[in-house]
Amino acid sequence: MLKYTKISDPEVYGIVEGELKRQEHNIEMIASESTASLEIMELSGSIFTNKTLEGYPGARFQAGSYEADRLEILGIERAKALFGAEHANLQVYSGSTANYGVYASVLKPGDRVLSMRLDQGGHLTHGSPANFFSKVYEYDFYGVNKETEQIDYDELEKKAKEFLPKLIIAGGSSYPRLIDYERICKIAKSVGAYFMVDMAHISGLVAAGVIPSPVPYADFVSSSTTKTLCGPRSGFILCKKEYAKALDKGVFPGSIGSMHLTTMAAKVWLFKHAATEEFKNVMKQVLANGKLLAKELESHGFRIVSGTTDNHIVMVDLRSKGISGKLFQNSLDKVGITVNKNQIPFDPASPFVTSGVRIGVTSITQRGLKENEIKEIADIMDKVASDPENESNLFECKKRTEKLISEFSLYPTGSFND
Ligand code: DSN
Repeated sequence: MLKYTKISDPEVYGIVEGELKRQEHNIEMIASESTASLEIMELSGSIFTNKTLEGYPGARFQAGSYEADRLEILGIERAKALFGAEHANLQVYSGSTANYGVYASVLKPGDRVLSMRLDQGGHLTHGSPANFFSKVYEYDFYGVNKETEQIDYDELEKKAKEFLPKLIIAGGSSYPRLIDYERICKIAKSVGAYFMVDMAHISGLVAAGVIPSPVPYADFVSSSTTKTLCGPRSGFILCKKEYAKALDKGVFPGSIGSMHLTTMAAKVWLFKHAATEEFKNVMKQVLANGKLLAKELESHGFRIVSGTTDNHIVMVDLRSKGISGKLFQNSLDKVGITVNKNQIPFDPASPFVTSGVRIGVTSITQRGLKENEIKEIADIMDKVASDPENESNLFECKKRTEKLISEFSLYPTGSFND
């Protein structure tokens, strides 16, 4: 691994080696994470890092684009085929810049946008006051029903009729249930709004066809590639043909500069891989593992937000255990299980403390963990929650996580031996 850096900068090498060990020895359950394939690692560090390129195939601002043109055209065709989309733009750097690209293509400063509240499942880039774009566009928010903890479509419709947004956004980073895209599409059309779905978290499940796709209903679909899609740190946008020109202009020069051809190459590989049976089987198992984890945690007395999950995210309300999300996250970290504290709907606690945690099952599923291991993880989580500050309890739990994860390699043995 990193054979040149090892010699020229042992300090950086040591940090990267430490991170490899951390990932190998921990049970990684951050819902926005996955394990990139060795091909994605290779392509993300490929020769394309030397190439600066702006514009689109056939209309570039720099010469020497012949191979890059072939790459981008191949990637666009693969993305369109994988998701059944009419147009794809692969130049954005991440899910966040994918959202900015859509805004730049159809919104003018001061335009209204209706999106899901961040603390009930949305995303920072959907108009949070902490995000720069909240000063550019006027946002209003819909949320979930207090009883069902699922999207309150009646409230969404009412708000859309009163607020008359130019864009309605669905999707986010901590919503564990399916979304009725058809209904939101109808609401958007009835008020003359564009409909955008941010499918960053669920794009792998959509690609595999194991949950419904927003593509037939949304004018724009944005995504990152690192979550269930299990790709490089990047993003992409899909849209209807009629918006293709506006979208491409909104991305470049509208919101980004030169593209990152290294991660572009990795995405092109990914869009082929995500069409395979192998990928589909992993995604099927993600759904099974998520449902089982929710059920097991519930049987240990945890409250599961909305009662279950339809995707890779399990949202857990810790109030029945009398602990905060912050404490549980930190105690789990000490035993080698990595999750993140997260606000739950109508959370009385601040985002820095929270009453809940968000747990994701993508990485562990890729690694091969199934029913027995999910049961063991739920049991360890319960033990940690029962006495989260007792060092000897945490020590016993750590031994169990180390034993469990040591049986499942992160990468095939010898992958990083040069
Ligand atoms: N929004 C963050 C998350 O879901 O973890 C990063 O994409």
